[in-house]
Amino acid sequence: MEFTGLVRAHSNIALVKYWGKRNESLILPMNNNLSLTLDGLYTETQVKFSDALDHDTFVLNGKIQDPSFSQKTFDFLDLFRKDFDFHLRAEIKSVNHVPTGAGLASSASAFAALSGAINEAMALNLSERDLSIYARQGSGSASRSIFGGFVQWHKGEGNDSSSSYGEPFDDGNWDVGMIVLLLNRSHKKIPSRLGMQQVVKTSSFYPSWPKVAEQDFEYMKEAILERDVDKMGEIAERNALTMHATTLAANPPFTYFEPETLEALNHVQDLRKEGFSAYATMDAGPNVKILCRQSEADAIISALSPYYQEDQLLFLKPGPGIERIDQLEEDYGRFNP
Ligand code: 2P0
Repeated sequence: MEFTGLVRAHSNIALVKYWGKRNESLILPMNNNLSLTLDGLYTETQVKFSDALDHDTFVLNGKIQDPSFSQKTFDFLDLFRKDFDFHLRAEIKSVNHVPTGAGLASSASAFAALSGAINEAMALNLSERDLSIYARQGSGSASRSIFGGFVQWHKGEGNDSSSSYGEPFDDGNWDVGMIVLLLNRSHKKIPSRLGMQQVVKTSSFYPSWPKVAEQDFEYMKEAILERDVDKMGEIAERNALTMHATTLAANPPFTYFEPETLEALNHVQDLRKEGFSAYATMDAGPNVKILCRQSEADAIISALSPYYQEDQLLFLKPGPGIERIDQLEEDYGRFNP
């Protein structure tokens, strides 16, 4: 007996950040948040459930992963095995077309793809909303990667897991995109899960965060509907810097920024002085993503080219939600040589 599912999910970058959990085990966020799914960064995952397997295995980019790294993934399989009452072990094969662990949300595309692949393999016929609720329990931001374009993640009510899910807000099929500046591909020093916990528990700036984020969330939705990239960018940049400010006031204090991050922020300001709509956002890592207009992307990349190598500048358009695929693309050398 063997059941296989194969799904691709794209990465997403938040314009209004998810920062802090009100329930750690269910991964329920403190605030509503909103992201853009990107076309060029994705994870492909194949799940094979078989009664011939006596334990779970996880192969990422062609390499079998050790149990400590894989545990979160195996626990995620258990969620489905418990809810749908099956006991088959699985072989998971994933190819990550996202630089792993550099604040580019590879866990978002990873858990979204895995949810989709399990759903396919076991013919569970889950709705996208239900898939988003499952994906969320693997990694919060994965709730958004089920969908394409601009996606809102509703924080939901109290401890009700079923009320907290991603929902498409706008297809992003217009003159908007992102340039990812790959400044540093190394693994981050403080995983986002731990960083978030430390901030919620100890940062003297955290109490103001949920209020700021809710306001940004409402203004951001207005700006998207108006297709006003400058308004969106101003909100996104301020929201990201506010999130990062909370880390500086944590105890012990920390930052995800590296010197290259601040340099890039200066370049983004210069781009604006030159008249471009260019706005920065940063996640739990040193890389900078620039929200921009598709129509200005080439010119922005030219303006940045004296400072960066060609392969450090990736332009990405809004991408699709999860999709079934026929086979794994085994070209995993691009980001993870
Ligand atoms: C976001 N981040 O909204 C925020 C901004 C990082 C900074 O979602 O603990 O990997 O697995 O729920 O989803 C990254 O956090 O964290 C993230 P968990 P996740 O994109």
